[in-house]
Amino acid sequence: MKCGFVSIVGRPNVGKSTLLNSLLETKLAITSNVSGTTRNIIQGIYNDKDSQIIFLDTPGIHKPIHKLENLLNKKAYDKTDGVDVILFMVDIAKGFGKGDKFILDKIKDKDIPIFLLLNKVDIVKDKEKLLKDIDNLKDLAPFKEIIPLSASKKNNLDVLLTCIKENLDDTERIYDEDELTNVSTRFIMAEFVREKILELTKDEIPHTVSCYVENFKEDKECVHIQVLIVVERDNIKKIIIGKNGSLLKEIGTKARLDMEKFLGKKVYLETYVKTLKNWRDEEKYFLELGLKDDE
Ligand SMILES: Nc1nc2c(ncn2[C@@H]2O[C@H](COP(=O)(O)OP(=O)(O)OP(=O)(O)O)[C@@H](O)[C@H]2O)c(=O)[nH]1
Ligand SMILES: [Mg+2]
Repeated sequence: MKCGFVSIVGRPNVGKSTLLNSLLETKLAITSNVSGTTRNIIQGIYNDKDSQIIFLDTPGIHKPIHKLENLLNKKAYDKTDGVDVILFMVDIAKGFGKGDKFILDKIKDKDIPIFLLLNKVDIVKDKEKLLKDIDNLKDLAPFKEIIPLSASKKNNLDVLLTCIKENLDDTERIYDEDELTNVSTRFIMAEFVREKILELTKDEIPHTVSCYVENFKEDKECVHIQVLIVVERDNIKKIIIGKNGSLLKEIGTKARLDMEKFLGKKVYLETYVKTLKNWRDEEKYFLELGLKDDE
């Protein structure tokens, strides 16, 4: 049985969480077209008849301008140690940029096989340029593999899995076959709400929103979930609530559908918004967010 740990790293928005979800065929990590969606390390366990691969989705790495971002970067870098393979993902539709180079320089001398994943090939029109890009990129580091793929369209994921397995040891399964992740169901439920906020408010609000499940009660037929949305300023609270509560209602409806799909049960969801000024600078919130390392 081929078993091991595989880290997915790269700049924000390149498609790391989308890849995790596609590989696991479950929506485990939230995704959005805004940078900095993922804030925690999310472990997803892939099982098939001859392998168990533990994928680690990480926050996108970029030049930090805030304490929060520094912590996110650190989390991502830490997860490039002690793994069997590093998947270094770039958005090849955008092209390989300075930010990608910055990350590559930090990981390339580790004694771990690095796969360069060229994501979003489904929207690359100029296939000849793609071949040229591959030719230019192959000398940047001793990549074990260079794999063009589409995480959202699930193109070439079988090739990726085969190449990963070639780099794993033969061992017993590390986790039970029915285990899916390290994060709690409560965390995933809160993330579904945060995803809808990112999706529905677009660039209107920055990433100063956090969601917590305050109540989670399950009975035979249904699940009652209460989610608290914490924001920094009253004007953000207003945006999220929307006219006569319309946006908050839409956020709730969409999040509920994801929750029901994940839990396989009817969900009664209640959401409410609270303003807490400067919460990002407060230690306790970092702790609550799980952004601080547990030394
Ligand atoms: N066209 C296309 N879009 C993709 C593909 N993979 C991901 N996306 C889109 O790219 C955006 C970012 O995807 P995410 O998976 O959230 O990216 P991420 O790397 O996890 O981002 P952070 O968590 O911010 O670091 C989303 O809008 C996805 O739908 C792909 O293969 N093709
Ligand atoms: Mg992500």
